[in-house]
Amino acid sequence: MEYKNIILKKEGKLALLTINRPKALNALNSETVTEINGALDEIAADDTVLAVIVTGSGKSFVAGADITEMKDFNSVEGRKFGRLGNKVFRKLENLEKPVIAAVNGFALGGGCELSLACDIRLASTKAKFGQPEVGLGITPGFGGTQRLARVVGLGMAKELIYTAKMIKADEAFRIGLVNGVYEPENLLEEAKKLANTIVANAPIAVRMSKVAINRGIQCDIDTATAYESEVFGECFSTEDQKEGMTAFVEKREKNFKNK
Ligand code: DAK
Repeated sequence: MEYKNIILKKEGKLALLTINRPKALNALNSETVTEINGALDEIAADDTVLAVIVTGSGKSFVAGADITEMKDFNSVEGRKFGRLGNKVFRKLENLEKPVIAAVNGFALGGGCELSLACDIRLASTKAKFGQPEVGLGITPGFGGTQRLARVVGLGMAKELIYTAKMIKADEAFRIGLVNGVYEPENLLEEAKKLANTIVANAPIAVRMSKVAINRGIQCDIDTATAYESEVFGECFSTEDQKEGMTAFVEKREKNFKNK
């Protein structure tokens, strides 16, 4: 598919999704969110893609939802935009492939929320995170009131959201919002290295781990561990489980087939 505001590229087993509206610091207007939706459908349908990296063009990851577009919304339009955003971010979160956000610059509001819908966040030393919404008279609307607290804990999430302050990459690392901080020129390579480490493992087991973690976090521990037992059992119906364990016993390299 052709896109105007994003670039979708395949590199081996990885898909690289770049938000590409650098003149507006990659702010998310409805058109861009709709394009991300289309890209996620493409990625989901492509069995040769085993992991995804999301990043931004230029000096920004995503500087939030597009304020220029939003400023004159009435409540009906606001709700429509909110529903679209939440649908797409939820699709990203539930994508049955691991997703790494390579946060190259500003990740504000909807941009911070986009990174939170990814599984893992890596940042460049130039990255800045924040939820500035209350300073604009709105609440975070693309999952920020929910996912940020799940990643950094209630107290830290409340401080970030109530103050609307921006934090730098080192602080984001200290509070556990990002898993690593790298020089800007190394960020994408580091994200690819991490993605390639993940895709060297059995894809179905990685996928099921993601589903179990994401479902389990919403459940009580008994329901969650029961679900874990289900997916654990399910792994034994895969060729890759036989391959992984046989290769270990035979002391040879594994050759996973995503089957
Ligand atoms: N929207 C639209 N344009 C933006 C933008 C944004 N969020 N952020 C930056 N730009 C544009 C600027 O207007 C400027 O455009 P021109 O003037 O050149 O035409 C261009 O990008 C470059 O920006 P600056 O000149 O401001 O660049 P600086 O380096 O000086 O400053 C900055 C960078 C990131 C500190 C600054 O641009 C900034 O504060 N930007 C706004 C950040 C922000 O507040 N983001 C949060 C937006 S609120 C909802 C669900 C979710 C949301 C809303 C509703 N529903 C449920 C309905 C989410 C809301 C948000 O994300």
